[in-house]
Amino acid sequence: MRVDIITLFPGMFRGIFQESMIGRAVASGKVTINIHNLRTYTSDRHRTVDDIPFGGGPGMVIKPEPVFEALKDIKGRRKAKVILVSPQGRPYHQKCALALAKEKALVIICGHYEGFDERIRRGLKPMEISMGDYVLTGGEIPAMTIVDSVVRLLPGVVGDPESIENESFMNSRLDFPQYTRPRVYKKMNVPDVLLSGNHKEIKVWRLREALKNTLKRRPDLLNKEKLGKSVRPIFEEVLKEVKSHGQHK
Ligand code: 9D3
Repeated sequence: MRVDIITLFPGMFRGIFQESMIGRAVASGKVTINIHNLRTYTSDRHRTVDDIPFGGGPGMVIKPEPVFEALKDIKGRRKAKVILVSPQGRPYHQKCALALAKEKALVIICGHYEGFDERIRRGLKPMEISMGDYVLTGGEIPAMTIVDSVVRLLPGVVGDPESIENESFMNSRLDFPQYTRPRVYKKMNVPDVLLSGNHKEIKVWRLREALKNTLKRRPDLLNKEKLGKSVRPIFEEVLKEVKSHGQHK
């Protein structure tokens, strides 16, 4: 995969793509990431990338010309999915990461505490993505988030493919609690079932705990889940348990 990022702050990306799993994916050539400074695509003396909004009001607006110039240069003949990161975009989701992981090339356009001239949207018809309903200083961290979530899905990037398979549930269920050594820490024991060696019992316990966690913290996720035949009765049990607990708490 090839990823091109257009930004006013290329320095923000240095380091982030050299570390950890993404760093290894870059080093092994599974992905190529190019960072482009939007300012280099200006042609005036002052290298102007933004201007005041027509109609007045606070803030600045990213001019269309440098963005179109950057895209012309980057895209060339190749087909690439163009993404604009902005608070107006669709909220990002694992399903979107899975879809983007199938692309050959991505171009991500970042703004920085300002809006884009609407003709960037009208002309490029980009996919527009938001990281959620909170205000950031720019699209750089969202761009990093998208790259991180997509690159780890590329074949051979995550060592254990099982961790990715399990994520088909991730959209609908939270993780179960995990423990490692020691068996007792600050008088807190590891649940006996996990030390029992009974894999069937462990599986059921983990499912129950995952469902319990999800019901308590993210009931919105469970509404979406089409519960499997084997999960259904366990879910009903957990639901009763959580409900009765809720009454005297
Ligand atoms: C919604 C705030 N806008 C009011 C006129 C101004 C504005 C603030 C901050 C416009 C852009 C930004 C910079 N943010 C992003 O570029 C951004 C973002 C975000 O702030 N929150 C969640 N996801 C994203 S993706 C890009």
